[in-house]
Amino acid sequence: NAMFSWQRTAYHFQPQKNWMNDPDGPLYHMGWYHLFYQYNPDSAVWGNITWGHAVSRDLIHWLYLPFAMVPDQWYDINGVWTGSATILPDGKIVMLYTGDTVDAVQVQNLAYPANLSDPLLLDWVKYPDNPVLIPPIGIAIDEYRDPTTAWLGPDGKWRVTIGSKVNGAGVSLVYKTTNFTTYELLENYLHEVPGTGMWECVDFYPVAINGSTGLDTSVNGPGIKHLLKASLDDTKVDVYALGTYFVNNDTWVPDNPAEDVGLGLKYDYGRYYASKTFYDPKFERRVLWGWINETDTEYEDLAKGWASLQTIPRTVLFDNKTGTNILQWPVEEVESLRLNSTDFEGVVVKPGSVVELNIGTATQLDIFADFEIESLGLEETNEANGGCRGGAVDRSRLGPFGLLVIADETLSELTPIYFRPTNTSDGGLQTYFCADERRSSKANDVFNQVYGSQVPVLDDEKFSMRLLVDHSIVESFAQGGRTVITSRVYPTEAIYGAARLFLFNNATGVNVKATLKIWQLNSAFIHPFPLDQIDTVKP
Ligand code: DQQ
Repeated sequence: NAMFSWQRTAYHFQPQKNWMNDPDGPLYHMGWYHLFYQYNPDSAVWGNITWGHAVSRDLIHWLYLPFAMVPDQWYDINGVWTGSATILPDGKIVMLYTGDTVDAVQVQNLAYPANLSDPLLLDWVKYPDNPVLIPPIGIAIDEYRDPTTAWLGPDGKWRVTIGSKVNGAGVSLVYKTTNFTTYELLENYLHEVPGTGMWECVDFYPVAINGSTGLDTSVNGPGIKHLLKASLDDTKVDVYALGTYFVNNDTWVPDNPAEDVGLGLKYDYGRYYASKTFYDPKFERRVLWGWINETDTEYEDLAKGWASLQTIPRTVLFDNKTGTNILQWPVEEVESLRLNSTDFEGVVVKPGSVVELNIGTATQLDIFADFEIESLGLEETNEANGGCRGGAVDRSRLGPFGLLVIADETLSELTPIYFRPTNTSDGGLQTYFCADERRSSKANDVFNQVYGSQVPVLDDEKFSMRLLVDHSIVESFAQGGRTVITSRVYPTEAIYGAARLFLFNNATGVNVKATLKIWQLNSAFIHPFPLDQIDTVKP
C-alpha cells in the first residue's frame, strides 16, 4: 500500500507483507546467518503463527526463504511458537519450540534440519514423537513456553530452561536431557521473582567480566557472570539482571537482589520485546535480536498490510567500567552501509535554542554525538530530577539537550533524543537518557509517550549517544550502549526529502557544545531468495 510506504524502513529486517513478531532460533551455519521469526502468512495481525525464514551473509542484507515450519500437526496446529536453536558439539542442530496444540495446550516440540549439509537449511523435520514436553503438575497449560538454547553441564547433561508463572511469580523451570527427546524436570527453578507475572522468551547466557568477546552458551568458570532475561507478558518489556549461576543445583542468584529480573534493568526502554541472543562463532560474539512492535492501531496495520520489524542485531558485552550492566552495540556490519559523512566540531547550542545540522536528507543515518556542558555561572539550584517524564520541553538547569530526529523544517513533527542530567546532593550528576515521541507524528491514533531511564555517565566521560535513524525507527544508544531506547514513530511530514536533523538545548543554565560525525546510510538488500539458484548454493 503506497499510502504508508514511507513507514517502511530501508535497512531493518521486515517481511514483504503481513505480521511478524518474535525472532526465533537465530544461528550461524556454513557461512550463513539464519533468522526465523513468528509470522502470519495471511494477515497483518497476529495469528496462524508460522516460522518465517531468512538468511544473510552479514546480518544486514537478507534473503527470504520458504517457511521453515507451518502449523500442521495436532501439537502445533494453533501455532508454531517461539523457540531456540542449540548447536551440538558434533555440529548437529537441535530446534526446540513451543507448539500450541489443538486443545490450546502449550507443549515443547523438537525439530531438526532434514539435511545438515544444506547451507540454507531449507527443510525442517518435526520429531515424530512430539511433543517432547508437556506442562508439568502445577503449571497452567497456557503458561509454559519459549524454550531456551540448551547449555551443557559438568555432568555431561544438557539443560533447557522454560518460562512460566506460579502464584503471580515469574519462574523459569529447568530440565536436563541427554538426547533432547526425554527430559528430567529439576525440583528448583533456575530463578523466580514474585510479582513479575508470566515470563516469556527467557534467555540465559554467560558474559565475560573482562574481555571483548562473547561466550558460547555452555562456557562457564571463573571470570564469568550469567545474564538472565525475561520478557514480561504483563507489561511487554524485556528485563534482565546479571548474577551467578550455581551449577551444583542449577540455580541463578542476582548480584543485586534489589535489581533482580523485572525490578531493575531493561534491555531497551522503547518499543522492544521477545528478544533472543545467539553465539556467533565466526566473530566470537553474542548477538542479540529484538522485535520492534507497532504503536499504531490494528486497523492501520491492516490498511498498510504489514506490522513490525526487527532491530539491527546488537553485540552484547559486560560493562566492566560500571560492573552493573551490559553494553549493547549495533553489529559492526551495519557500518558497511555507510556512504558520505559530515563532521561538526564544537557546535555551541545556547539555552533554549535549536541548531539545524545541514546534512541533506535525514532519513537513513548513523549519528555519533558527544556533548559537553559549560556552566553559565548561574546559582546552583537543588532541583529534583524528574527523569524522562516531563519530556524534552521540561526545562531544568542542566538539561534536556540532544538531537531532534525525523523532524520537518518547521518542527511540526520531531522526535527528541536527549540527556537530562541533574546535580545530586553529593556534588555528582545523575543523568537520564530519554526519547520523547509525543510530537513524532501528526496522526492522531498513534500511541505516543516519553521513554527512557537513567544512564551512568562516569567522571571522565562526555555525554555520548549513537543513533541509527531509518525512516520510522530510531535506535538510540547512550554511553556506548549502557542504556538503549528504540523508537517506532509514524511521521507524516518529516518523510523522505523533508526529514531534517537538529540539535537542541532546553537547559536554562548551561551552553552545550556538541561534536558530531554523521553518516548517510545506504539501503540494505532484503529480497526473496532467487529460487532458481536455491539448489546451487555453496557454503
Ligand atoms: N510470542 C510467541 C510466544 C511468546 C510470545 C507467540 C512473545 O511463544 O511467548 O507468537 O511475544
